[in-house]
Amino acid sequence: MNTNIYKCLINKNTNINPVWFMRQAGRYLPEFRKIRKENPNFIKLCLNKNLINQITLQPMERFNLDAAIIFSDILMLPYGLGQEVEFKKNFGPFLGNLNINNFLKVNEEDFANKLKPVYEGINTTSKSKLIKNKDLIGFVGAPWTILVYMLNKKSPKKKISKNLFNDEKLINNLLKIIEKFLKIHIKNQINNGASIIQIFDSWAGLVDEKNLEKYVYNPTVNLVEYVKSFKIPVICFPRNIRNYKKYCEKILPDAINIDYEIDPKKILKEIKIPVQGGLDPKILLTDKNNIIKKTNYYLNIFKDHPYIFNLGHGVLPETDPIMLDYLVKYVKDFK
Ligand code: 1CP
Repeated sequence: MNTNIYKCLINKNTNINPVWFMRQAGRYLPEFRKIRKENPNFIKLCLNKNLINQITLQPMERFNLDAAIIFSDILMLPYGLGQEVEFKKNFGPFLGNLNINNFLKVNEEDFANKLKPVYEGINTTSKSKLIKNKDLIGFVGAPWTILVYMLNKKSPKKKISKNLFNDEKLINNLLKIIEKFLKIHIKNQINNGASIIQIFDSWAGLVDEKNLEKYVYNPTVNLVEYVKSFKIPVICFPRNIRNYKKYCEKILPDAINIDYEIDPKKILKEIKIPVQGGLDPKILLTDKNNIIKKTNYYLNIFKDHPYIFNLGHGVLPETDPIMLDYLVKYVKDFK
């Protein structure tokens, strides 16, 4: 592979700034909203191989991005295990009751069959000429973040039960099951053409310092090593983790995605591996001058460091696609 992102991640090239965006296929695009309107059941949409392909490629038709990220969701994992997952309008995910005995009955074949359209969608997309010499990013949620959704049954942003993490035995058993099936999910994405894996730990910031080893570092390091065994790069995004340096030392990913709250100067000083992201997605809701100013800030800090341009979280639904196009062109022309 000789893509811009591989040049950055593997050859540590600092002359190019590859660019892609988290949630680049999503509600800010009218062509996505149209499909979404016709497909009110989000899980069903994530299981439609033709629409997976179409939606994944929508931003590639519009912008000069260096990677497509497969249109799917981290919650396809609990779905594949047999926990009900629903997305309610203006509320977000809503999960059904958790029954660990049922999960124990699920084998690799059952799981892969349930998610078969996801893998078929990846396979077709990987052959598209729109991503020729570019990357196709597969992804999973980190075990901790998946656990949070499975136990809390909704976004912790909405509400989080205090005694959620009391039953340590249940947590340990669940983490083992989640890890096993995340590996299967990763393997199937890679075997069908994903050239990079990103691990989203969106709720890493909820874990106390004393529990990081148990709930974040140990389960994640196993996945990172697993991805590396395929000779595929792995990018980690432990959103709002307080200590990115320690995380990188423990996990050893190929790149670290930073959130928009962390000071990029501190990251540059402390972190040796390639860095991705950082810009606050809200900046895209302002004006072009401000976008240039804030983009220059990141690009200048990381000018001699391998850096993939991205945001500090997903593209917001209110974003004007024209602004995103402007940003991509600006990053591509930056010298
Ligand atoms: O139309 C809609 O209402 C659906 C919105 C939507 C979309 C476009 C959801 C529901 N998921 C997705 C796709 C998605 N999810 C992608 C596609 C690829 C791309 O980036 O373009 C990816 C990578 C995800 C990953 C994901 N899902 C994460 C990790 C990243 C993050 O945002 O922190 C998480 C936490 C989820 C759960 C989820 N799915 C959808 C929502 C609204 C949420 C977040 C709920 C919450 O705030 O807890």
